[in-house]
Amino acid sequence: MKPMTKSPLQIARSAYQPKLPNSLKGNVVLNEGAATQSVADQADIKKLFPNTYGMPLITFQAGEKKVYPAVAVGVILSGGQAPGGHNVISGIFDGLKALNPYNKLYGFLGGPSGLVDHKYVELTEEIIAEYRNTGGFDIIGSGRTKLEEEWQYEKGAEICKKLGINAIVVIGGDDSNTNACVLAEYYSQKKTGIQVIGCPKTIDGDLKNEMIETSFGFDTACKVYSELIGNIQRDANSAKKYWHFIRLMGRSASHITLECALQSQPNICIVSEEVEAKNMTLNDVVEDIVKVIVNRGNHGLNFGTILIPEGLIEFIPAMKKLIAELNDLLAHNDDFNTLVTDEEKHQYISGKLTPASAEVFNSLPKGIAKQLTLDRDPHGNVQVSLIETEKLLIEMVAKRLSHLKAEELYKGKFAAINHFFGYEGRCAIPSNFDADYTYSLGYTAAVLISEGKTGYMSSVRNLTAPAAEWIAGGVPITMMMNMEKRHGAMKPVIQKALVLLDGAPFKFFASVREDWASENTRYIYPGPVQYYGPTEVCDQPTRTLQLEKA
Ligand code: FBP
Repeated sequence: MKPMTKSPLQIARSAYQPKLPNSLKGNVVLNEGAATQSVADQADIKKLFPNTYGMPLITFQAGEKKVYPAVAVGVILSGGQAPGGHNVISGIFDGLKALNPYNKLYGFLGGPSGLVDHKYVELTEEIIAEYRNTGGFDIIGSGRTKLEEEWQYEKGAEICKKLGINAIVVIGGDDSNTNACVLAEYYSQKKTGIQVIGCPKTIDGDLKNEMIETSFGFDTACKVYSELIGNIQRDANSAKKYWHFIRLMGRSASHITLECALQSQPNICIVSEEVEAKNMTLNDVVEDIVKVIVNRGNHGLNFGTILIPEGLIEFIPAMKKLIAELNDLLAHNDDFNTLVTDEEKHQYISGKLTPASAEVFNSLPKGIAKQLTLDRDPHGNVQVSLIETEKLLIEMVAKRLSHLKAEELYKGKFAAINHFFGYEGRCAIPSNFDADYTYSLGYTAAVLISEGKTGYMSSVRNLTAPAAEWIAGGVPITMMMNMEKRHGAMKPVIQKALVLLDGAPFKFFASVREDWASENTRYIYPGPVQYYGPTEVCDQPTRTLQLEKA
């Protein structure tokens, strides 16, 4: 047998033809709606974006054939990988070629820095063919360089001029699209003739609003994690001896954790936004978990699953305050680095914190407290994603249970296993939903560019309907902006969408969670993402979208 260069699924998927909305299947005409406003701080945003503020919403519909002049486009992948990125690029490519066969597409390499450092490749049919319907961002690579300074914009304009590029497509999350908006405004102001279009990407699902129903990648990533959670639940239900503490990616918002809970029905799912709203302490979170474990243990069920959002720590108000104090303290304190032992360091920090934060700091397991004083990003902030919250919770829960056992209030046995699911899902082969959605987003971007638009985000809506009925068009990025404090100064940014506690997905979860937590184990087993088969198995959008649109 010869070694394979591609798996059978890879080969089969390369032949998949993503579904497009009807409006994009033939000739497209634009409908322009009324002028728009930003979600908040209208006067400030209008002043900062005089050229791109207030533009109308755009929707497409089938229409007469039109001749477009040839254009060249540069595409950038920005930030964390998300399933479907390659299909956005295939969609742009096919859209451009359908509108004018002389159109060209370049890819900037390694993320936004490719634009600034003039690293690029021309994307041909041959290259694109290798990446259709695949996961990953490896076609051109991604990066987290921020495009926020004038010299970067100028370097970008320089390469665009050299290559004859008329438009840049930024495929990214809220921050990258904020930067795309600033770039669009800058290029308009300077009359460079370079258009900028954004595409909503992030597995975290926190780039969404009235016009952007979901970011791409969320669907596939959640399906992959939910499969794994389901498998663990089946194991737990078979062996009946472990509690599984599962932390899920999602830097800030808990959308991924909530969606995975809706798909798999674990015993416990923590939602950071609720923890913050209820002003809960870490001990409150532990106490809630302990109650469920005690009840199940006292019924002879010494197993279960607990989903924990990656961003939890930062949403616990007292921890947030402690982290802020630690950031300040360690940024301006060289004495700390001269200390040798962990104990000396712990005592030193504890003595410098406010009494409330010192109490929280001293209540943490020593290993976690140390972690909070060690890992810092280039801005001097604690890298909360590196904090193993699931291990912290296991340690605290075990301690509390041993006290209850001593008091004869807990009859069960507690053995726990920790997991972290993040990278396992970010580059998965896109689900049919993500493959279709991303291809449509890319195709839409090509139409917006050919129509001369700038400062728009590619938008495809009505996503719970069959793809043929999706509504494609563009949303002015300024419409999604408000003013927020960033690094001490007020900045225009796209509002991050956290889990809404009065939204349908959370409300549904809240109405059933007691039952899931009880001795009535209610696990469901989603199984792997299916690409071929009945539409109710292969083409379903997330439960979050279904509940939001019900
Ligand atoms: P984006 O917001 O750029 O899409 O990235 C999201 C994410 O996957 C988070 O869920 C996670 O916290 C973070 O990226 C991890 O970053 P890195 O890939 O740099 O480790």
